[in-house]
Amino acid sequence: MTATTKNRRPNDLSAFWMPFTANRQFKQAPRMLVSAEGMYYKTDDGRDILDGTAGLWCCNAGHKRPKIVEAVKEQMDELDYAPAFQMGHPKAFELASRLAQLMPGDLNHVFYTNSGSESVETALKIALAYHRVRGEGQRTRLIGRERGYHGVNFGGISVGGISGNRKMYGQMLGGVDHIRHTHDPDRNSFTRGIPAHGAEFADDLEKVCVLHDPSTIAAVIVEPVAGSTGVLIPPQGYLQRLRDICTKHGILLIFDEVITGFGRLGMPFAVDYFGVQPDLVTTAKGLTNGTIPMGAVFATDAIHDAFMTGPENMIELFHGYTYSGNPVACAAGLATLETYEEEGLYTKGQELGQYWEDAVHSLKDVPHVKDIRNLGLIGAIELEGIEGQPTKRAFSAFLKAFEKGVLIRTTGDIIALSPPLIIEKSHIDQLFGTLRDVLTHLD
Ligand code: PXG
Ligand code: PLP
Repeated sequence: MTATTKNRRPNDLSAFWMPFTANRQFKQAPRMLVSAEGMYYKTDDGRDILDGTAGLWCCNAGHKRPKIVEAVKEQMDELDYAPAFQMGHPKAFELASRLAQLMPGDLNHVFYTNSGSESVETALKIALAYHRVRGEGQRTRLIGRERGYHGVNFGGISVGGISGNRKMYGQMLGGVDHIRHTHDPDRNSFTRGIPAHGAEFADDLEKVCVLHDPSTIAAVIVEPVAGSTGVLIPPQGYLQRLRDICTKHGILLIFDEVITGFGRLGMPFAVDYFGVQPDLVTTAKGLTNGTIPMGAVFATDAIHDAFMTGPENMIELFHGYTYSGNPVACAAGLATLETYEEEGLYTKGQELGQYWEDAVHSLKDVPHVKDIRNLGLIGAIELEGIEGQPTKRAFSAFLKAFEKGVLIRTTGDIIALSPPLIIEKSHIDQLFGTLRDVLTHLD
């Protein structure tokens, strides 16, 4: 059957198999966004929706930012695409240098990808290859964490800790183990900022080292703040303890900063915020303000230089994507970094942090609220689930908030908030005013 004989309407909703979406439910009552500017989306029925989530944690500078729009248009006019392998173009080098300057420590080398998932695969592969080029090829194990989210590709779901993302997909990667997540509501509920208790969860890594022998372990990957599974904030001293154990045993530490990168915590990266230096950092999302798909993996001098041996005519790392360093993505990235810098967005989370924290925690007395967490410009409100119907209560809140002009994100029965960093106090008031109203009237 040809497309014409199928008599498709151009606005038929059936062809698009939507990602991480209840497709049938959505298509019965679609929620369509048709434009966006600053802090607001507009729907197809003409309503303004306050963006409480920066898209999916990616539009840190808000929407339709003139510099980024202009840079993308100009780049399309100048150089639309250049081969990524054995060829270069200036903006890819310029952006990499700027990124390396922004990232603290000696994480001075940038490998481009097109998404957070690809950044994770890239970092895991670099870790394995790094040990191999140094003659430690027996280090093949990768360690992740329960409730970790590292994208949806095979490496990422293997080290990831979300059963729903794993159970359908067979054996995944072999040789992967997990340490416990750090969420400990009994001791830490309603903590403002960093929880006091739980640094000892890092000692799970020592146990894993005893079980497998540390000489078999290539890398440990964690999100400094676990975003997708409901904003799990690392306890005081935890990340440093992980770092110390990795250093002691020659294991690489990978921070997955796909969400925490580019100002979300009130510093450019979680590396700055926690003052803990990993060996590899994965990023995406905020790198181009969500506009053009792009990710970047940062590697230390030591990792990069370990590959720069052998004959100079040989490819050092057999890895790369057709769109690694795509010119339009690079132009968007450069304009994004300029926008963040000019508007002081990397540190906006510090300036507004207290107001934000007070606003998030002001919901403590609202019905169904079980826990509240915050860090930088991230907030989470955990609800008591409806008996026998997990996720339903939070999803109802999502639908009601959308009706009332506010976009939130839910995971399980947790509401996760991560607004664009251009947010102002009046928007914070609108966001939490609406949420209070929604939660108060929820079943
Ligand atoms: N690592 C981390 C820490 C992430 O948060 C990825 C990797 C994968 O990135 P890509 O670009 O392949 O999606 C992510 C993505 C949510 C939500 O609502 C979070 C993500 C994506 C979509 C929704 O929490 N994180
Ligand atoms: N599949 C085929 C058949 C290809 O030729 C390529 C790239 O050349 C890929 C997959 C990978 O695509 P990408 O480089 O966009 O990840």
